[in-house]
Amino acid sequence: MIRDQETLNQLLDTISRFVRERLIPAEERVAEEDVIPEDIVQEMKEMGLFGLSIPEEYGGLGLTMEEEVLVAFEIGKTSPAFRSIFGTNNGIGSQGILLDGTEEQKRKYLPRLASGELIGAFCLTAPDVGSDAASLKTRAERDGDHYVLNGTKRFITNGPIAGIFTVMARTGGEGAGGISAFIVEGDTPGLIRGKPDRKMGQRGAHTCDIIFENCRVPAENIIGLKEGQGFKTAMKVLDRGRLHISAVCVGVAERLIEDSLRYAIERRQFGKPIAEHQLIQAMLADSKAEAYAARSMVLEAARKMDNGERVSMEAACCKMFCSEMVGRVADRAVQIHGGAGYIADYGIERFYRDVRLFRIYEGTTQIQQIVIARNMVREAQS
Ligand code: COS
Repeated sequence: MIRDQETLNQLLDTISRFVRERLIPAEERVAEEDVIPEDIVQEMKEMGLFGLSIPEEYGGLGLTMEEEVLVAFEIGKTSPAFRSIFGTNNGIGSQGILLDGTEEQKRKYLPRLASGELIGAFCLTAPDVGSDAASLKTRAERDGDHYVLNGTKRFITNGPIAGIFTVMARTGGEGAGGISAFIVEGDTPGLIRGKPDRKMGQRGAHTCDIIFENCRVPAENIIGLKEGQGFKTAMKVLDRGRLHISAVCVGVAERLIEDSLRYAIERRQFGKPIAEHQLIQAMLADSKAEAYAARSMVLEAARKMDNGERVSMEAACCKMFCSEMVGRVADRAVQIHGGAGYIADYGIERFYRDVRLFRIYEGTTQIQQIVIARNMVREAQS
C-alpha cells in the first residue's frame, strides 16, 4: 500500500510520463519488430513495474488493488504488448504463489518476480481444454519426492521467455478437486517450449505451447504443499487478473477516445471540423460515457476487494463490460478516423486488432456471463 496520496500521485505521474515519452513513440517499432526493446524492459524493471502487486516484504511495491487499477489505467494508454511483458509477474504468474504458497515458496520466488529477474507464466489452458478448466488432463504422478508432469499447455503468455510457471495438473480423480498447482522452473528438464504463436495482434507479446514430457518437479513445489487445491487457486488468481485486465481496457478506451477527439477536431468536412457534426459527436459521446462507466465500476470492485470482500462476480461483471466496451470504442475510433482508421499509419487499426484479445483471455465474455449468473442464482437461493 502506498502510504500517502502524494506518493501515489508521484507514481502515477511517473508512469504517465513514461507512457507518453517512452512507450507511445515506440509503439510502431514494437509492432513492426515484434519485440519490446531491451532498454525499455530495463526501465520498467527500475520503475518497479514487475512487482506492482507483490508485497514490499518480497521486494515489490505492494500496491492495493485500487492502486493497481489506477496504474493499469495509465499503462492502458499505450499498446497492450508493453503491459504484457510485466503483466504476468503481477497477475497470473505470481498470484498463485502469493495467495496460496508457503512462506518458503514466497521467499524463494516472489523477490525475483518483483525485480523482473524472472518472468512468470500461468499454465491452465490446454489444446483440448479452455473454458472448461476443471476437466484439464495434464497429469502429475507422484514418484518419490517428485511429481512427473506430462501434457501440453496452450497459448501461454510469456511462455517463450518465462523462468517460472504456475502449472495446473491432475494429481487426483476427475473434476476440480483432482487438480493441483505446481511451481515449475523454466530450465527443468522435460519442459519444452513450442514455437511462438502467430497472432491477430499484440505484436511484441508472445505466447506458445508449453509441453511437459516426463518433467520431474520436486514435491515441495506444490503450491501450499496441498494436493487438490489447484483449481481454487487458479480461480482466485483469475478473479484478480480479471479486474486488472478490465482496468487496462479502460486505459485503452481512454487513449482511443483521446486520439479520436484530436482527429475529429483537426479533420474538416462540409466546411467545419467533423467534431462539430452531430453524428460524430454521438460516437464520441457513447464512447466517453461507456469508458466512464467502466472506470467507475473497476474502481468500485477494486475497493471492495481491498476491503477483503470476495469479488468473483464483480470481477466478472467488470471483465465482461470493460472488454466488450473497449471493442465498441475501438470500432468507433476506426469509424471516426474513416479511411485513416483502416490504414496502418495512424495505429488505430492496430489497437482494433489488439483489443480483440480482451474478450477472450482470462475467461471469455461467455464465461464471465456464466460466473455472474451463477453467483446471482446462488445468492438468491441462499
Ligand atoms: N474463488 C474461489 N473458489 C472458486 C472460485 C473462485 N473464484 N470459483 C470456483 N471456485 C471453487 C468452487 O467453490 C468449487 O469449490 P467446492 O467444490 O469446494 O464447492 C470449485 O472451485 C469448483 O467450482 P465450479 O463447480 O464452479 O467449477 P466449474 O467446473 O463449474 O467451472 C468456471 C467454473 C466455468 C467458472 C471455470 O472453469 C472458469 O473460470 N473457466 C474459465 C477459465 C479461464 O478463464 N481460462 C482462461 C485462460 S487462463 S489465463
